[in-house]
Amino acid sequence: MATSDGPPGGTGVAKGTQTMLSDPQLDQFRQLGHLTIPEVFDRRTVAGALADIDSWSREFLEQISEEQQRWYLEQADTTGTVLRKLDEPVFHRTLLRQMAQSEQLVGSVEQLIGPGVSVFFSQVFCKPPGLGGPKPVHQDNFYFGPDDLDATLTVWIALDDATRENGCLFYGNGSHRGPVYEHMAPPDEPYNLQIPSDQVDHYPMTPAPVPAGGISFHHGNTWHQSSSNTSSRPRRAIAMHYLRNNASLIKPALPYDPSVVVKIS
Ligand SMILES: O=C(O)CCC(=O)C(=O)O
Repeated sequence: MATSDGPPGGTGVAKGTQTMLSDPQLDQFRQLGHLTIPEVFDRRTVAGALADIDSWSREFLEQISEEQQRWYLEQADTTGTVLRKLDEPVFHRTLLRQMAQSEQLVGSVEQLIGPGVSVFFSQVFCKPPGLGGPKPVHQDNFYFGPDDLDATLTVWIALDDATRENGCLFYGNGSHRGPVYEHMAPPDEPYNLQIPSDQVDHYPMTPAPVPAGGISFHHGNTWHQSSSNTSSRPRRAIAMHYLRNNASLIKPALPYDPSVVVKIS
């Protein structure tokens, strides 16, 4: 994975937008297990993030190994825009780390999971037009295995308008109050852990469109999925996975590298 930084630049929070969460917003998160805030990062920050991801993608594709192609590409083709994802943007990229550290965002994260937090894992999802495949129903806490199920939070930042057509997230409302279910992975995709298909009807899945620059927060237990991108527009997003500092990942289903943890507060 390339580790060089992108262009310098500050982050900007959308002008006049209140990003610390109100009591009704906190109640909504407690009821549903997710919360969408439409205007958080301004256009300049989103454009800077996209430009940085673009140059990082090109560097990554130039040196991608055969083994990585299987997981990181939508198909085994290193040309064009078929990159599926990039890992650890908060660790590797200055601008994206600044977004994770923005005062208003961190304030909201601490309102949801408590004070003193780190980003222990982060991902860029590219979902290219026409090629971006679905992400099946899963719970992040099955992947992460924390000792406190309320100590993890995913901050999903839309870099394009995320709609039903280009593959926005869908959530199972209230599923964060249930247990962490057993997940299975297809034999040829050991990282693609998911709730078995005979159980996915347990919660109806509700779409959560997010405009570019907005955020969708979700609890680590909340069932979620995304569909294929059937549109002609990309659906790029960054998922930042926060953990309260006094909690630990005691039973992770995949290996999370402790050397890339970024302490935020
Ligand atoms: O962006 C997606 O399609 C999947 C995101 C996801 O599963 C997550 O952020 O936990």
